[in-house]
Amino acid sequence: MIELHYAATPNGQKIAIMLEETGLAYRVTPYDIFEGDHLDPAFGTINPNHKLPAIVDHAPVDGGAPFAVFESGAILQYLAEKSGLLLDAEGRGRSLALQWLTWQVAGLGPMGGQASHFLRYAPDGQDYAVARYTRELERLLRVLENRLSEAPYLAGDAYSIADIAVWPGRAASHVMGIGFEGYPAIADWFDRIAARPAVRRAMNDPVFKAPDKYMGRNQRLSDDEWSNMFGDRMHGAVQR
Ligand SMILES: N[C@@H](CCC(=O)N[C@@H](CS)C(=O)NCC(=O)O)C(=O)O
Repeated sequence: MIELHYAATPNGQKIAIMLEETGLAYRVTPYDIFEGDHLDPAFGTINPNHKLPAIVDHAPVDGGAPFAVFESGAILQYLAEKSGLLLDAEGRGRSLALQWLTWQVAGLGPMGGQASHFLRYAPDGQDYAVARYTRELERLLRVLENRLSEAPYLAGDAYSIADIAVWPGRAASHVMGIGFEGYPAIADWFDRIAARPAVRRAMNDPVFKAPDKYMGRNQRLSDDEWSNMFGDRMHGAVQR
């Protein structure tokens, strides 16, 4: 049994899709990051970085004690290796999948996250930051479009954990006002993945749906919400 510690954001949805794709048994512990659920000291023993998602594998393959994994890219790789699915065991296909997975978790995700922050949460008047991050996001989408113009999936011919890492960002792009009219290969790939039964199951399950408050533009957070996600409470959670 895998326990998924989950907030309804693209990073969490990656793992929801992966669990449905692999058929591994799981249960979900939902977190509301606006309310600061992720700052609970007990969660720090599962993810010392206090961010979602994280998993606990209660039946690890080594037969030992329950094993916690944090960072969405590491979780995808762990679940692929546990199930033997969606990541080649060796060779070029494996390397390509890990290259594109790393591109997402180290590039597209953080840059998209900063664009999202300045467009959605920061006080007005951050024009330089908005331009810097939205422009870099558009550059990364061009890289994605170029790759999907030459191969049906990011690692080549086969759907893999790299596709699962990138795909849930679609909703966030819409919130930021980025459409896919100029990106036909991305649009086609989005639709092909959206039609997969496992993806449909995950995205249609109410437990995985993003609430409206995670999807707004120009949000005005309360002082408590700001503290939980960006301020003193978030920083306090990692002080010893
Ligand atoms: N690099 C991490 C990013 C995790 C992350 O930033 N999670 C967000 C939700 S998408 C979170 O927990 N935010 C709560 C906060 O920052 O207060 C991953 O890929 O898992």
